[in-house]
Amino acid sequence: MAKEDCDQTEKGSRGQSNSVVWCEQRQGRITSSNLGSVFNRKETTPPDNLVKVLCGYISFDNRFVKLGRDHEPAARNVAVEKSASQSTNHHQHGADRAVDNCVTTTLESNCCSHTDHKGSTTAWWRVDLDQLTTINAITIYYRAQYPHRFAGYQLYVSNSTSSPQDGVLCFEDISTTRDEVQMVVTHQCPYVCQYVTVYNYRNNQKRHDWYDDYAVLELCEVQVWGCPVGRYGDGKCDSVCSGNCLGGNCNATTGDCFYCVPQQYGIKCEMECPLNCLDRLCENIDGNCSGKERQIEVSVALTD
Ligand SMILES: [Ca+2]
Repeated sequence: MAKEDCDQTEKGSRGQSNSVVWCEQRQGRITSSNLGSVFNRKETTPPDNLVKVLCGYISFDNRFVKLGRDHEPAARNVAVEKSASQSTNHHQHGADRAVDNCVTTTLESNCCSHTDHKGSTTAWWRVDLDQLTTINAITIYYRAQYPHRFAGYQLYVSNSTSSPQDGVLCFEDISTTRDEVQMVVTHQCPYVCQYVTVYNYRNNQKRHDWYDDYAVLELCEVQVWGCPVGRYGDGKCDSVCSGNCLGGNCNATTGDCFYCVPQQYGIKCEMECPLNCLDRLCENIDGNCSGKERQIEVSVALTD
């Protein structure tokens, strides 16, 4: 990490669990609290989950995501009329047409964006959500009857725009036939980000004969379901996440915490960890002690 990045991270992560940068930067790093988890792990507890956490391979396909998925229509489309850009413009079909709230999928409707359709080996389209946003899912309406162009696309979410393939890859199309390509599709993408990018490319040797020769994007609408960080609720994002959620952030639809601040557990981290847990640390979901218990000391205290 360059000194400049170090300084930026240090400043951005002040406030620890109240800072989104802090939450992002500790992913995949062995921080002091991670070290504590390693030392305090019971010999009888399988290490799989701990290793996943340490390596940053945390699965988001948990009950919180399922709840979000079930309540998806209640989230807000935060992409509408936000600033959008794309690699090239085909005539008047600019990037903004994919966030104009019109979901008609014919080019004649003037509701679709369109990059140049000849000569490009890569194409991208991006929306800037203006601020860090907690996303549940992303819905794409592609131009009808053009699966040979849509096929092979990638969907990214990111906090920077230095390259179209920045950030986290949420989805990549690997359809093997034209009919397999889903032209109106929703992808679960439970991350915090500011930018959403759709990217496509064509190699000299196409992956499939039926692919278009060139990289083209014709996005009729891209809907991003979520809320600004720290907010949730019912299509309006007018509720504030619980202060007991780690980083003050929660599921944009349900308000359930992704993780709890230390010493709390439960869906909204509303419960306190049991007194007999070492340092009063426990698992977010069930409240079981994360480290060793100190049963005896507590019994004595209670007897007294
Ligand atoms: Ca549109």
